[in-house]
Amino acid sequence: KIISREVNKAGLIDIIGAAGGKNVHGEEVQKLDEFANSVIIKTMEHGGHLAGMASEEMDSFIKIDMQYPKGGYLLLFDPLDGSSNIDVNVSIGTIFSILRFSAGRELTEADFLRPGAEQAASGYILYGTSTMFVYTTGHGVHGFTLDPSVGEFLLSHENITTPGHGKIYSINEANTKHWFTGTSKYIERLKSPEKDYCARYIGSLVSDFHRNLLKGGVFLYPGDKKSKNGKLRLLYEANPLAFIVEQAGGAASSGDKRILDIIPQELHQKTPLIIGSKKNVDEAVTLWKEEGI
Ligand code: AHM
Ligand code: MG
Repeated sequence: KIISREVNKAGLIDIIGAAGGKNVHGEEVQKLDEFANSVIIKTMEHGGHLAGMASEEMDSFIKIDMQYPKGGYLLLFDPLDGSSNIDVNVSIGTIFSILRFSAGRELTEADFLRPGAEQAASGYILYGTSTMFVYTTGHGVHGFTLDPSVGEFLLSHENITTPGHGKIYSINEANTKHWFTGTSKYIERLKSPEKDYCARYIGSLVSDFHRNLLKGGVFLYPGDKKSKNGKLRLLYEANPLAFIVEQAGGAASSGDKRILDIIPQELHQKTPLIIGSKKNVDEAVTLWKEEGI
């Protein structure tokens, strides 16, 4: 709710003070993604549920401070995804993943490097035309919409399921020049005259994902000749959304593997991502495997 409030007045930043500068009260104004990062840490560190946290915004994980009670979970998050859209009033989001941790022993980085299939819960908050909270604990996907008049998230989308096949594809086509043959052939196929696809790309993963989840389709951030593992992070972006999409009846793959089966090697590891309606993902992966990435 605090992040949502700040995102909603992001356009006022020039009035109250530019990021990195001072506001009218002479206080330092933080960039919104740094602000979101510290809000999440500050609100989650003292609740007694967590043993540690890892964020896309921080180099290494943090342990819950000695002064607070510790719990049996780890929180991994991308505090504000879609950062290039922050300044231009386009939907952005927060993505999170929760792992179990056996309390009573020293926390190490290896405890965060668990395959996505072991997530206890995951979800995202979308700061869109309204603010929505979507999560799963492995028993379906549920969505809540923030009613600003009462300050509560109200259950608005119970048991979200994604269509088995959709007509939307989402990919950054400016990267065509870097694509491997499998990606190029797949996108060409979608554009052939007998097909009836529609391209939609916001550039905020949460927003692109959420639209495709509800309407059906596929989002791709593949590996390419320039960047063989693509751009998106396994632990903070791909795993949580893969858990959600599978719970909604969809699929998520790196091209080679089911996303949730990947064993992470490092905290900030990147992965190619093909995610969305099951038939669309299967078709892309089949071509990908035939043609090579
Ligand atoms: P970020 O976490 O720094 O915001 O980067 C991730 C974002 C995703 O939200 C989005 O899908 C992708 O970057 C867009 O990348 P590109 O501009 O290369 O298409
Ligand atoms: Mg991100």
